[in-house]
Amino acid sequence: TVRHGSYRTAYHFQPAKNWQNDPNGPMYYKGVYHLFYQYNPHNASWDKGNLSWGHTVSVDLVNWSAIDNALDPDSPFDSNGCWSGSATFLPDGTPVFLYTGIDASSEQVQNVAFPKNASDPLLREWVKPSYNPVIPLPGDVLSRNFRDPSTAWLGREGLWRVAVSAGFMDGTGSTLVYRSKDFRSWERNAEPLYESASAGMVECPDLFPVEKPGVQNGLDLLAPSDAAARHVLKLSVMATHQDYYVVGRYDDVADTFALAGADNDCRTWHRFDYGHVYASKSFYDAGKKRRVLWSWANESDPVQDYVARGWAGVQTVPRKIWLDGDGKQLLQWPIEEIETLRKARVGLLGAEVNAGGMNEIIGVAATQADVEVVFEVPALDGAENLETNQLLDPQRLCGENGASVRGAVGPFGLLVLASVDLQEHTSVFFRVFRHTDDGKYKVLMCTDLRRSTKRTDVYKPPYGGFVDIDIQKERSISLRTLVCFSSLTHIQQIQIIICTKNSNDIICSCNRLTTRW
Ligand code: DQQ
Repeated sequence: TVRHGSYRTAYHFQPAKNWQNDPNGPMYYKGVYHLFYQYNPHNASWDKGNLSWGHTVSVDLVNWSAIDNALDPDSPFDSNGCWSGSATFLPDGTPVFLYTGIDASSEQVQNVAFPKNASDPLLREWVKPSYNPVIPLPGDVLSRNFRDPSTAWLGREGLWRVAVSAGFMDGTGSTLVYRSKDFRSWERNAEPLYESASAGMVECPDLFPVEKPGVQNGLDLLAPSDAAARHVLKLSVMATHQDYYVVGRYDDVADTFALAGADNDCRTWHRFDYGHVYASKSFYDAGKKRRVLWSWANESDPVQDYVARGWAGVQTVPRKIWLDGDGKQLLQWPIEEIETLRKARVGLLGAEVNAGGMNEIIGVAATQADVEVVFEVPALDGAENLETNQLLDPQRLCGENGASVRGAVGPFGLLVLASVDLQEHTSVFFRVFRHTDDGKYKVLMCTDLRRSTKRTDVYKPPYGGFVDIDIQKERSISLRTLVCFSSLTHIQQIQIIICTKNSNDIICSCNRLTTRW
């Protein structure tokens, strides 16, 4: 493959120019990774959503080559846009797409498309049968709220199932299940997979099985589920522009999903990311027997800025995901292939940082850096008190206690992409508290974007969460940070993906920010 050559792509997939948003139909086929994505071939904005499916291929999920669009809005059943969807492998190994078309009367419908030549590993051409749509708009669903078919899966009796997002007149958001024997005529199950009046319209459903707690291998959706099987349901909530997931049990006869005690409002579920990252989609990588997650990170500068710049949107670094030992949440880590991008190594060994002190890591001249740091925390004496109500709002805690606010144990962390005078920088840091209720230590992790730029017209909040580390026992915290930036007319686009990894937990947070250099 040809390395996609400019600064811009660095760790992330980006097309050569123009607008991209959701990842669509990712798959591994005949030794090639395919990523399709919501793409506007005409300019760098979403416009009226008259989108195509862009297409790119790779053998390592790191270096990408462009292929012609897989789908363009050129048929009566998608003439106003080919929106998000997924790929499924039929029993003979042929991939098929289910995707949303915005039809000639601007209604949302579900369509299928097949490869023109399934023996082509690059799957260059796709054919949309004229019998589309295969799932027309149901009478009780709003015409603007019926979309994003998931990867389909086979039930024990041989019927296909697919999950589709639907929004009703009263504001209720639903994830419907359709069944089919031939991938062509689909019938709706009376019971939805998920429904909530409070969360409102949810998009881009992803349902997949996970291995036993702590096992890193992924599972394909088609594996028959036994009583002990656990599944993950991920939904993207339009109102918050955030993704949420829960580990529960999918009943493959009733086609319902039991939440295993979680609140029905999906906005209370777990998150993959703390940052503006959305519309994630996972796929099973049969090559490496793992489940890989893609997500879209959007711009936050004004639309006229990115139209002038000529591009908008990146895909986050692909991450492997698997079930944590506690069986309740997912762990994630950037795919190992990312490490092949490591070149010159610079280091700072055994540096001591005293209160208020800073050490510069000299020699990071590249446009991207993969930073690994281990912080040893010799003493926890005097850690500040944390009340129970403060535990509930870590983001606020990060906002009130920025990197320059001294604490007893912390803040300690990294300043990344700092200007020489430090007027602009992004801080990634930890702070240790002692919970007044039970005397246990709690580790707060923050990514503070507030000083990332002097610009006022971009989105730059402090993000935060508590990390599940027994700091009293471990006395150290390791942090991996992928810093990636590109320069174009004095604008820096920066993607930071930060993961901490201890014996108990891995937490990642992706943040997208815009700054001036
Ligand atoms: N983006 C697509 C929709 C989806 C939304 C349109 C989520 O299919 O619901 O570009 O970002």
